Amino acid sequence: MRLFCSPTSPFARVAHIALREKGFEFELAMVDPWTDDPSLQQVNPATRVPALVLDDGTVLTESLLIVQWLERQCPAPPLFADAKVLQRAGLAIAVIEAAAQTIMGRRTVAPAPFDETAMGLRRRRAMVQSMQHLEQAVRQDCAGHIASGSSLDAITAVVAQDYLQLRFAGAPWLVPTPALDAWLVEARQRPSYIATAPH
Ligand SMILES: N[C@@H](CCC(=O)N[C@@H](CS)C(=O)NCC(=O)O)C(=O)O
Repeated sequence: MRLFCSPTSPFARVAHIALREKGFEFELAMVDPWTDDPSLQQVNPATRVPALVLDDGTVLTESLLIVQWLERQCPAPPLFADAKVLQRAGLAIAVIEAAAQTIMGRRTVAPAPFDETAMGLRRRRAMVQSMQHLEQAVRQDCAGHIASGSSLDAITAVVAQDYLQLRFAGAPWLVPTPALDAWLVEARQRPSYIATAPH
């Protein structure tokens, strides 16, 4: 299999960590989706990462569809053992989506300050409030538990946190999340998280 990935894409990182956690063998094709890389365009007409080319040539796109296929192929360890995992993953994915849309918004209207437009502020509110809800959900449901590093909630939460740091480090609106940070300490030590850190 071959995973088309970029060094900074949070969506590609979710698929990349899940592939590693499931123990699949695959090659990495590092591309910049914004330069219309022909090899990416050939496999994914939307020219986006991630794209996963299976051994029979089938191409899977969309990070969460890739995750679903991986889960079907290899159910253990489970990426989503129960609905609470999906609830937390949903909050983290909302952060990833809002952050990525903010970065794309900057590209769309540059040099105007997208972040201060009604849409930019709406996306910022989504990042802030979803992180606050995730922090609260971890306090309620995971107190005293260590995150399972191969579970979708931990994968998406780490990807969301790291992407916020990559793109918005020092922003005054970033919220502290001490319970979430503590919950994720061990997951962050896993090779799949370390090897896929954005750079
Ligand atoms: N919904 C998609 C989003 C993928 C996506 O937006 N990837 C970005 C990189 S973070 C990309 O390749 N953008 C290029 C473009 O939109 O032209 C997923 O979950 O995989």
